[in-house]
Amino acid sequence: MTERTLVLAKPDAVARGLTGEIIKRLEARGLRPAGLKMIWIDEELAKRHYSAHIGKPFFEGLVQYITSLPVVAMVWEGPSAVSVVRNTMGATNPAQAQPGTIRGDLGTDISNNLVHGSDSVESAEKEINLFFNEAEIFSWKRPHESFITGE
Ligand code: IDP
Ligand code: MG
Repeated sequence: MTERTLVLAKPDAVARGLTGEIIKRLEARGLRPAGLKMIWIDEELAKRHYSAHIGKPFFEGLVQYITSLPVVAMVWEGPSAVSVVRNTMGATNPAQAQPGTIRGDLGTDISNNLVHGSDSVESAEKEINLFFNEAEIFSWKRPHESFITGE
């Protein structure tokens, strides 16, 4: 099933020059970028995006982190895009993430875990709407798409 998902290259990834590495891995996986922009998240957007975590001990630090520098916000599209991105990202805590994943290869600290990916099709739809308007998302296909998607 073709899905769309929201990905953020978080402030630490942007600061460390790892945005391209994240994009490279998602492109190599066969997903298509459908939208991409740099955005400096403000406190209001941070709280909306992370509303599920309000009240948790790390929430204030999380808002501070995600608003500390610009992020690169992306919509990625493809077969099972939500779970494919999550598997490519690795576990939330980079110290426990498998080698071969973005977090498992590039980090060790749970507070600086490089990348966000929506955790379900429902949250992907909500999160994409938070970050992008329709005119900023493009439907397109590569000429050789069937080698990747089988469709
Ligand atoms: P996810 O990003 O893998 O979906 P969530 O549990 O949804 O992980 O948490 C959202 C974000 O909150 C994480 O990516 C990380 O930036 C931060 N976070 C989660 N748990 C902790 C923690 O225990 N300490 C510090 N930051 C955390
Ligand atoms: Mg999450």
